[in-house]
Amino acid sequence: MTKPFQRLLAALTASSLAILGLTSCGPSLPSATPITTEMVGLQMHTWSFDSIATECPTLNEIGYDWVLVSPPQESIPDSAWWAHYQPVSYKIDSSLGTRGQFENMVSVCKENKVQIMVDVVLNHMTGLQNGAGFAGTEFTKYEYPGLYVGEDFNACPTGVSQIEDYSNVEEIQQCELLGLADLNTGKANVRDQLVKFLRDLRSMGASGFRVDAAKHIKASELKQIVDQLPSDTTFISEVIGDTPPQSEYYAFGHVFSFDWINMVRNIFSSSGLLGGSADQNYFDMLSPSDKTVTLVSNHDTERNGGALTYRFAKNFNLATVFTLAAPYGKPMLYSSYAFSDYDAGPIAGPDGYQPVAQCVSNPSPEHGPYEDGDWICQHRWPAVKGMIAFRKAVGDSKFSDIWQEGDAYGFGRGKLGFVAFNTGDADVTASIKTSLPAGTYTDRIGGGTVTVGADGVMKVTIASWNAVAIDVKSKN
Ligand code: ARE
Ligand code: CA
Repeated sequence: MTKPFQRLLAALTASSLAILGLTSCGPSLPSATPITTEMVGLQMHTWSFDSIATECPTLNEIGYDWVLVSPPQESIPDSAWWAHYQPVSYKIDSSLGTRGQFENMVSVCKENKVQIMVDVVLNHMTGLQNGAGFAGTEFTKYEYPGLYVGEDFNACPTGVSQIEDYSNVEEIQQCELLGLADLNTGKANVRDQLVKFLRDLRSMGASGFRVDAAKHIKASELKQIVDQLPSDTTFISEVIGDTPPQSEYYAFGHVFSFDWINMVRNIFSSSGLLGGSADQNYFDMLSPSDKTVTLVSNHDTERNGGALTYRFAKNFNLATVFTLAAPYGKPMLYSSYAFSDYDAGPIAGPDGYQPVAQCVSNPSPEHGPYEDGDWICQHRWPAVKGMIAFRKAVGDSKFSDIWQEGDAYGFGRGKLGFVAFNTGDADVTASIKTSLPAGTYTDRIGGGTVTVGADGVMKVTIASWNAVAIDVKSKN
């Protein structure tokens, strides 16, 4: 064959594949928008698919760009929330809803400009010796019909039954996390099943994934899975600590910042700790901003004492305000239900499916006391709504005009916004130099009026454990 003829043939083959909508990996998938620092995400822990669909118009109004859904696949039938982290098959059917409800959620949210990210459990299957899943699939710990047999699981090389030594990467990646059957992602047939599952979710319109227990999967093996998904797919890996190094996972996406969870817990737990820590020098020591998803809490830290929670509502509220105000990372907020028992999941109906979630009336940090199972709806708290608008107004402008007075601390976002916090017990009245244009502004937090003079100075009173925020789009 002559060279030009070969080229022509190659071009024809490529274009006919494109016409058929086929690539080497199978049918083409709907496009997705990769996340940016100006976008705001929301983890809706164990919200059912119908509940999220119902909330999506409100999420759009507030300005949320993406939602993280709890693991949607068939799992062990248990009323504990953590049952969702023990997959039995990749059928979309669990107490969160059916495949039809999942598809409906994606399309309703898409109409409302909210993308769906899915929490996916790729590292393991269940910890039970045998049983039947929520949708009736029968399994044993190392056999899942049509998916995996015994040799598809890792045999722990260090001879322990589950991970004990969290400084040994081999043990972390090839032994059982909490006694959960550990998939051997070094095997192509195992990766093929996982790719099929992810592509299925993408084909239904999901935009990306939280990779549960990512540090327990070799980054090089995870990359081979990621490479089989379109490049516009978002990946956020759960990699806690430094072993293995988080940076190994940057190659194909983001990591959650557990450093951020710790930092905001520390600086918003007691008075006057903001100054000095909350600035660019500190941020420069953290993981790269465009690779990092910042958060105040997730479903684990909400339960293990590692983070501020709805129980410390004022602190949680200010930590969320700070996360949205800071020129760092891609924020993911958190919304959950009240509980007193670590294991308790949301209450399901008699058919096993959860009814549609109803937020408590007028969700705010002042609401309470809560009853177990109440949907707290932190995502609707007034300051959170205001600060999402602030974040979009200030874009990627840098830190400026850092100000501190006693237990109060504030910073500007160049000429576009200013935020000030008071973590002291007394109200603070101050004149603060900003780079904002003169005029009157509406405070994004409390709704009051704030005046900035011709010299850029704003005069404000910041109540104890509260904040004030203004930006060019809140200018009257
Ligand atoms: C349940 C029972 C267990 C039982 C197991 C198997 O609670 O007693 O042994 O089932 O039968 C969630 C729950 C678990 C639950 C599991 C499965 O939290 O309680 O186990 O679902 O149903 C490490 C991992 C990290 C992981 C945390 C929990 O690195 O990936 O542990 N987080 C994710 C999810 C969890 C989920 C799983 C993984 C499993 O977010 O919700 O578990 O899918 C140091 C280490 C970290 C370690 C951390 C633990 O910081 O560096 O690596 O995190 O401590 O706090
Ligand atoms: Ca593993």
